[in-house]
Amino acid sequence: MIPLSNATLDHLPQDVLKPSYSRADVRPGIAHIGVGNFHRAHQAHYVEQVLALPGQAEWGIVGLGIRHGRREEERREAFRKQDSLFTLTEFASDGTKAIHAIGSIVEYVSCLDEYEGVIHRLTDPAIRIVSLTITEGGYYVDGQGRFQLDHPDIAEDLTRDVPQTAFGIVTEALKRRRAAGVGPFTVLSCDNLQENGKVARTAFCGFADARDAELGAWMREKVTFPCAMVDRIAPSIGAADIERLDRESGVADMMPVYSEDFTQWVIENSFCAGRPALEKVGVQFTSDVAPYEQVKLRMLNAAHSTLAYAGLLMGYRRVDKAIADEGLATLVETFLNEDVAPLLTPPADVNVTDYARLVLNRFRNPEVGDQLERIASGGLAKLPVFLGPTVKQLLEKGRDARREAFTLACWAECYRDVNGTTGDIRVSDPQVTEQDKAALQGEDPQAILGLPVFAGWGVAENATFAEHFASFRKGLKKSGAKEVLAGVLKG
Ligand code: CS2
Repeated sequence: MIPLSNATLDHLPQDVLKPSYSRADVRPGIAHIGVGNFHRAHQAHYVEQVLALPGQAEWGIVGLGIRHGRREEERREAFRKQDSLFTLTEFASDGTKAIHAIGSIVEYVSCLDEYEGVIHRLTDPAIRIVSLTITEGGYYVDGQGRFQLDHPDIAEDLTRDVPQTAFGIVTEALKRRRAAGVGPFTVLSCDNLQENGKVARTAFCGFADARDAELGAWMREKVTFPCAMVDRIAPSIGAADIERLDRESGVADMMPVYSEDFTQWVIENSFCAGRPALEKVGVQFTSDVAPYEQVKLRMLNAAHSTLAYAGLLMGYRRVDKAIADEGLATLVETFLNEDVAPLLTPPADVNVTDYARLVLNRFRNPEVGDQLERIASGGLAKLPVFLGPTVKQLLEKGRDARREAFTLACWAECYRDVNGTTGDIRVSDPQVTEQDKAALQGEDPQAILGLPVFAGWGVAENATFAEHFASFRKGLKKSGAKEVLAGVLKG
């Protein structure tokens, strides 16, 4: 197997698609925080295609690592050794695949070297977009849309001379740019949140206000925060995946990623300092992303959650295996077509029936084999975005929300041992509090429905929903998910 670096690019196996542009000519114009699998399978792949177009060499990516830990150490080492190159394998449902050696990330700056270096990199006038994948729960914006200034992570960062959170790093860089007369950059959220640009604005400007009111006002005026809908299934990567991907590519890559062949990115066209010609490589630009986000979050992501919690309890671990279960497939299909679809206001070019069919087909892709535990993790940040609006609307309209009560019961059951290391089901959630744990381990269903995660859903107050939830929770313990599901589907 051939190791991956600039020097070996020309010698990689023939079927590995290589950068068709000169990497030496590329300069970073985008800085990305959160260079995980999703970013590398999605945005980095779009930018790879842009760099192949004439006149786009100023839009390379510099990856920024802002978290300490073993993962960051490994990533820094892989980026160093491989000249920031990595492979992406795209698997189509029919078994065909495309392997790319991606060169669009041209530099990597890690906080392990020092946070000052990360901030300094962002003061470079050539950086005109700072994009982010910091997870749904990473914005510190509460259910009422307020930035949580009193959260310990944020409060501590506000006292630091050299900040360490995304908010501190970006606002410090903007402060320096402003003082030096360098213009602002666009802050582009790529996380699965409804109106993610607005959430990002609340968070970053909220942090800036607390440090320096003038800076906050300047940011509100000058910095743009476009909303964006991002979509591509990119599973977690373990040691066995690295081995398999490398065997298949013939490249000894320390950090390969893989994904489905489907990809979508819809962005609000609001960039204060220019942008790459992404429209030429399939990215949709529009003035209103909200309807696209709504369809994606409430259909694809919510279907994922629905499948994951019930699927895990039924003994499945992979998405393609779970969706092959007749009961689970019916649950997801009915949930999408009968519960969610009638509540949506989709964009003119989206047919929700076709969308639902596509979601199911994407889940069936056997080569992707996405992990239910990945999807089930982080539920406290995901459920209010993916499922909350649907449940709230169903209850307001007096409609049947049995399937959603079942999913919440399955969630609660999977989360009995959340963040545990011994259980059968390994789900993690950084946001779980002692209050959450106590309710999840207890036997009072009302205590669970009254948790902060469900604030505003109306679930605790709705007698029918609460009854369903209580009876499903009991049933899951007594007779198991398969049997309870059969009852849910019968109606
Ligand atoms: C998943 C997403 O984490 C989840 O809950 O639903 O990561 C999903 O795979 C992506 O949003 C697909 O675009």
